[in-house]
Amino acid sequence: MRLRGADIIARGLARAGTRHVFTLSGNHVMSVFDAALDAKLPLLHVRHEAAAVHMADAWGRLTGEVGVALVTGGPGHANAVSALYTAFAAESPVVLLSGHAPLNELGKGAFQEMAQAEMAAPACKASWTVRSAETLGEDLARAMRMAKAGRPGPVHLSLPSDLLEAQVDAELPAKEDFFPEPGSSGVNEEILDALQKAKKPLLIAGPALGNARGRAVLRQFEETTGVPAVVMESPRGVNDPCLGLLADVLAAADVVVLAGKRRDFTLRFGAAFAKNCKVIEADAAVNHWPAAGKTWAKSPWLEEVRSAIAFRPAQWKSLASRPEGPVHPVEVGRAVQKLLAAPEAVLVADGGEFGQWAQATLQAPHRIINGPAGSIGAALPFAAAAKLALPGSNVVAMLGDGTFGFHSSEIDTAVRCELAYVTVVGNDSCWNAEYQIQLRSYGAARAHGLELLPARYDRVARGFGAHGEHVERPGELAAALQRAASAASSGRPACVNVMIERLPAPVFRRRDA
Ligand SMILES: Cc1ncc(C[n+]2csc(CCOP(=O)(O)OP(=O)(O)O)c2C)c(N)n1
Ligand SMILES: [Mg+2]
Repeated sequence: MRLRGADIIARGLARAGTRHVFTLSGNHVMSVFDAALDAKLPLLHVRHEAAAVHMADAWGRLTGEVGVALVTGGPGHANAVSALYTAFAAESPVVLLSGHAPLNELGKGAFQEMAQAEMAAPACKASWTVRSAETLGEDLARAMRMAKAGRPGPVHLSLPSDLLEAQVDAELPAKEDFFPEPGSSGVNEEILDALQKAKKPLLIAGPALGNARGRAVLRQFEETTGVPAVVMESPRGVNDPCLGLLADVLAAADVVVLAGKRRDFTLRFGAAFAKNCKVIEADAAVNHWPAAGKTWAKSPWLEEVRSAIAFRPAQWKSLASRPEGPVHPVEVGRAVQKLLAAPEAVLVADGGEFGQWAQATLQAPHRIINGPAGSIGAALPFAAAAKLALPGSNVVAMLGDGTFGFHSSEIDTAVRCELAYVTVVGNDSCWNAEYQIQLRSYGAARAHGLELLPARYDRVARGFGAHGEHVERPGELAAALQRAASAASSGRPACVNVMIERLPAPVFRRRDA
């Protein structure tokens, strides 16, 4: 078949079942924009290349399908790379397709020429430049397969513009070529045996099991075996306040299985466990483990761990901010929880101390956080992609005021595409997470460089055509959130700017209980 390179890419993506391509235009990829028309490949265009990758990342996490981002070469690619880091740490299946200077001009100082594959490589499972138009389809299928196979993660392909514009004789890969073979069974008798013999066993899962499907698998595993299974996906590790008193039970465990969870800084490289604890590192294929068959005998340990994780200070229930404000983050959480009560609701939490407060105070069937990368800024693209993946669900993004600035122009994308989420900005006019470090490490007299304006982010949102609410006093919160939720339910994204108290996020230990 005679095909243009760009048509191979667009038709290949369509054949792989790609439902959206998250993109920002540029000279090198306009042929793919053109080819997308005939391939009926929907393009969703954003305001910054990193946002395209963040959307692909959230899409991958929520749907399990590969999230596809398409950007232009040189600076467009460089902008996109920062977001690969988050997807890589979160083990999210993403393919980044970047336009690239034409092969026949390389080394001559071509427009936006750059060693793109090399630049993306440290944040990818694999990263390469396509070398001939004839293999474009094969390269694309391989990238899509690799993103999902084994431990998922981002894969990058650079697409030289002369290859995209060339006419060649080529066949599109078959549909099944875009998908990996199903993984082999993860059953490991030795691991099951160690868990069964343990008095206080724990299974700690990595971020690839943090989505709703992974959590359902882990719940099933707990039911069959009585072994508590916990997902750890936060850069705060055992200090993640949404895991309550996990640090204490972790220190008491005698056998710990790390299922796709790295023994990294979040577990203090292993120092989070007791000295004589047996630690087994395994892959994330827990889905096969409950096949252990019969239900195991239960011990009170499972309930002990569950209640440790559920621990929150009793005084949070009645905690009240001063009537004149600012609002305590716990009170924000209590009010926002009502928006997340709906089935399939999605909580997006990002950025700084406020993001930690949100994670500690809020529960939702789906949760997307910035993950082990600890990189702030992705919340608005994440929320937009969540609304696209689960259109009927309530999506709430909680983020700090500093974090809001990274991708605030994505409110344009949300309004334009009717991706009606509610975002709640915890506005303490400060990069508070770092301010807290200064207070602890250097003292109040040496705190500097972290002030922000008490800006009206609700008005920023209104400027893009979204609904905006501003809250200074706790008494205004419930009604403002209600109005925001009704704007969202009629298709208009909403931004609630809440002036909050500048507090450090909580860290729980048994002595506090
Ligand atoms: C990309 C990136 N840049 C910088 C940081 C360091 N950092 C972590 S939290 C934070 C402050 C965030 O401020 P804000 O969003 O206002 O939340 P707050 O801590 O004030 O609640 C900063 C600068 C980071 N984690 N990621
Ligand atoms: Mg702040």
